[in-house]
Amino acid sequence: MNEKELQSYLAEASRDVEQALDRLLPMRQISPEAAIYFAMRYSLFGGGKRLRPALFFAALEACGAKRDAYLDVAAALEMIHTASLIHDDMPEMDDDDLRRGRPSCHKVYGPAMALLAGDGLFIHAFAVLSRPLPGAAPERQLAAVREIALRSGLGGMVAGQAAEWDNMTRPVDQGLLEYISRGKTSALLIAAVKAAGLLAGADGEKLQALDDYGLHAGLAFQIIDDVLDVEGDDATLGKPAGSDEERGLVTFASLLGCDEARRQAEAEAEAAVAALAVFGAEADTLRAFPPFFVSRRH
Ligand code: GRG
Repeated sequence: MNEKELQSYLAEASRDVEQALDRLLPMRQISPEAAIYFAMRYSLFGGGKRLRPALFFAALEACGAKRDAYLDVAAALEMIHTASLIHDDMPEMDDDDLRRGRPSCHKVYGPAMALLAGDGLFIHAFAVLSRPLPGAAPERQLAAVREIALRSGLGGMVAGQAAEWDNMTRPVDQGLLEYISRGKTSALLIAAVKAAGLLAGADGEKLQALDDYGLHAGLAFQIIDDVLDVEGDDATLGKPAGSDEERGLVTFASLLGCDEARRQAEAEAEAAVAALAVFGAEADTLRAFPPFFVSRRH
């Protein structure tokens, strides 16, 4: 699959997941809590590449399952990702005013409503995930939900963010930086592809391959994120460029320099593709993502 084909795959995945999001989180304009619906939907429908749902669909394809029965799972992954972005942008964390090319949620709705919007999306994702999926064996669904919960919480995103926050004033080496990135970024990618494998009944070898794929693809993605923060501009990124340096954050770009960081991102992308050796041509869509993570401009 070439980059143009991947772009149309991403566009189709976005359409599918946005329809599901609209169905699962409709506007409730006439209610005392209407403000939280405005805030959640503002962030959910404010652009975004929809990479986690797309990776989930591609992993279903690799494991021989069709996406139609599992659209709600893709939507839940995007709710969790969006919740983490809302909280990440808040003044108490990264304090970023811009996200996906628009003012961050807290700039429009205020910090209290942004906090609640993140909470609401994160928790609603699990309400969606725990509803019986027609056609899915309950034990497979339970395993997938558990995978997503662990990877977005203490076995992944929350832990990575806490490790980053708590080590801000200490010397950070590459080992610690990788640990943080495995949590902050790889974990939700692993959750997306492994949840697909678990729902599709993939065997242990394939589940491990998906785990390795998500880990390396996530590192490639994060390294390039750091490079783009140095080399990119606000308009292309849709968020403030140079914010890592402004906050004095140690990143792959500041630790290694942009050229070496790019080389390491390429190596991680290759490792991600190599992890899929156990799959045949049915994983070709999944194989197209890591090179795109390295060549992307935003
Ligand atoms: C689960 C509510 C909740 C919180 C977890 C705040 C937090 C704790 C974690 C932050 C994790 C974080 C923001 C990691 C950065 C990952 C990353 C590189 C995000 C950018 O992803 P893209 O480029 O974004 O896919 P778009 O906008 O395209 O969706």
